[in-house]
Amino acid sequence: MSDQGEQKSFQERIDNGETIEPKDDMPDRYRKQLIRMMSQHAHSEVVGMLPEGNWITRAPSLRRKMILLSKVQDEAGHGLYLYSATETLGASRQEVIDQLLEGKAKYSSIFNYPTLSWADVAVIGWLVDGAAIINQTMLARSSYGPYSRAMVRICKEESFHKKQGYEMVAKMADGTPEQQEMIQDAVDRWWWPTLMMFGPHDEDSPNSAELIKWGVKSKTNDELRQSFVDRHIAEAHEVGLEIPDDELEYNEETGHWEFGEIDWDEFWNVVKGNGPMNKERIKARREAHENGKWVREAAEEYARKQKLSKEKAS
Ligand code: FAQ
Repeated sequence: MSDQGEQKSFQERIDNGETIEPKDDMPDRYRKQLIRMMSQHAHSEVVGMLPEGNWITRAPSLRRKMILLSKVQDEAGHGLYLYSATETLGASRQEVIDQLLEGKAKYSSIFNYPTLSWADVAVIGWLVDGAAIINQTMLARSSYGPYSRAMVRICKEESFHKKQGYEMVAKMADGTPEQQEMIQDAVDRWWWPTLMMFGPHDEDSPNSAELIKWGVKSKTNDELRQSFVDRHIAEAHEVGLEIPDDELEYNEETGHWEFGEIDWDEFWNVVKGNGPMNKERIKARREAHENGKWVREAAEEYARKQKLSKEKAS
C-alpha cells in the first residue's frame, strides 16, 4: 500500500473502529509492527512456561500440581494461537521461531528471572498474569482481527491463572511465619520486574505512538502500568503484604498511587540478553526444539502423504 489515498482510507477504517482482517490491504509498516509485536508475544508465552514449569515436579500437593500443569499448558496454547495469528500476516512459524532460537527476537523481560521457591509460582500467577491481563484486555480491542480474537480467549484463561495465584498468595500470607516470609520474599523479588513488563516510559517508547494511531494499542505503557499498580497495591494490602517501594504514596486528588522509579539500566540489560536467566531460557528452548524435531518431521510427512492421496483421488 504505497498510495497516499489508500493509506488515508486505511486510517479512516481504523478511526471508524473497523477490524482489519488478513486479506485486507494494509500498510507494510502496520504489518511489520504487528509481526514484531505478536511474534514477541508468542515467544513470551512459550518462554514463560519455563519459570513455573521448573516447579511442576515439586508442587506441594496433587491439587496444586494439577492447577500448575494446566496453567503451563495454557501458556503453550497461547503461544500456538499467537504463532498462528502471526502466520496470517505472512510470517512463517519457522521463520519467527528461528529468530527466537538464534537469540535475535525479543520476548518479555520478566521470564529472565529465576523461580527460587514455590512462593514464586504464587506470585507469578498473581502479579505476572495480573500484568498480562491488564495489557491484554486492551489488546483484545486491537484493530487486527486475529490478534484481538486470540486475546479474548487468552484473557479468560489468564483470569483463572491470576485467581489461582492470588488464592495461593492469600493462603501463604495467612500461613505459618515461614510461609509468610517466603511469600513476602517472592513479592520483593518480582514486584519491580513486573512493573518493567509494561515497557519503557511513554517518552522513551518508539513504537507506542504509531501503535496507538493504528488502534493496536489504545493505552500507553505508563497508563497500563498505573492501572496495574493501583489494582495490585489494594490486593497486597488486602492480604497484609508489603510492596517493596519506599516512595509509594496515595494521591487523594488523582485517586492513583504514586510510586518509585524503575531501574531502567536493569531493564535494558535484561532486554539485551544479560539478565539472570536469559542464556538458560534460550538453551532450554533450543533443546526443546531439537527434541521435537521428530514430531515436526512426522507431521510434515503425514501432510505430504495426505496431499498425495488427495491428488490421486481427484
Ligand atoms: N521485555 O516502543 P516500546 C505473559 C522492547 S505475556 C522485553 O514501548 P511496544 C503471559 C520492545 O519490544 C507477556 N522487551 O514497544 C504469561 C521494543 O523493542 P523492538 C508479554 C521489551 O511494542 C504469564 C522496545 O523495548 N506480553 O506474561 C519490553 O510499543 C505468566 C521499545 O518498547 C506481550 O508481549 C519487555 N518488558 O510496547 C505467560 C503483550 N518492553 O521490538 C507465562 C504484547 C518493551 O522495537 C506466565 N506486547 N520492550 O526492538 C505489548 O503489549 C508491547 O509490545 C509491549 C512493548 C508493552 C511489551
